[in-house]
Amino acid sequence: MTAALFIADLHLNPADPATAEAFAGFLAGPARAAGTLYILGDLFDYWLGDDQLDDPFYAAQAAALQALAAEGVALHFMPGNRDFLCARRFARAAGLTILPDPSVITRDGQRLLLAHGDAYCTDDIAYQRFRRFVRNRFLQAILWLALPRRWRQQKARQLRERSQQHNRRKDYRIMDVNADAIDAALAGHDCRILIHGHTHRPATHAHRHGVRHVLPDWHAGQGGYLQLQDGQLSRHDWPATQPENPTGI
Ligand code: LP5
Ligand code: MN
Repeated sequence: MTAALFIADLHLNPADPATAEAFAGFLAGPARAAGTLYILGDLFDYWLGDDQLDDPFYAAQAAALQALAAEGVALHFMPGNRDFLCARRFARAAGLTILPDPSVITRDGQRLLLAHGDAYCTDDIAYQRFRRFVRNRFLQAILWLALPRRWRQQKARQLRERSQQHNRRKDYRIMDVNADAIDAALAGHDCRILIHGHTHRPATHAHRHGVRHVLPDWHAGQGGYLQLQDGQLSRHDWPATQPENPTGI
């Protein structure tokens, strides 16, 4: 079976051209060589709605994904807490399928649970309340998507600032996933492996019900991915450190 790659938290935006360049190199290199790519949320720094494709920077990202899909790579995207408004127009433009959060996939006879990760940060009560509010489809339609993009852009910037202020005051542990939430998810989906992003704390953790692999975030031109080939998971830096020295998990 061909390889599947997993990435998350690229936070692509025009103010970080080095990361956009690293992503372009990743698509042309490892992703092209693999058969399948899973993007587990926060591909973009924020997503105001699919009319964000009218911005040439974001249209170019979608076109790069579309080009890869045209070469036969299966692309799957699970929205994160920054880009949960990515919808059908984006999926069509990028040639990908949108996965619900969480999702179970089966590869090489193994069941893997995939998630962005924010839903498991259950100790962060303020965030979970905010999450329930902004994920409400009806509220999205009337309070957000119906409004001009400029206004949404301004509001999104304010929300980001507010989020950063909140995060500076929050305990580091509160912003990590809750171990009971992880065990409940693994047991509830009958999986022994969970892959997620969001926390920007790349590591592999043993839980009572299985193993949890946290993806790295990408910034200033540096990122990484997990590769699943023949049932084996390995971590890779991107751009690759020379010579490439993958860490077996
Ligand atoms: O993103 P990050 O890593 O900084 O922090 C997250 C949590 N914050 C967020 C907010 C995003 O950063 C903002 C993204 C903008 C998206 C644009 C679309 C908006 C569409 C709205 C549709 C109706 O996700 C942060 C977590 C952290 O991860 C770690 O898990 O702690 O959570 C917060 O900071 C939330 C605060 O704790 C509570 C914020 C209260 C703000 C209330 C305003 C409600 C009005 C909403 C309005 C439209
Ligand atoms: Mn996130």
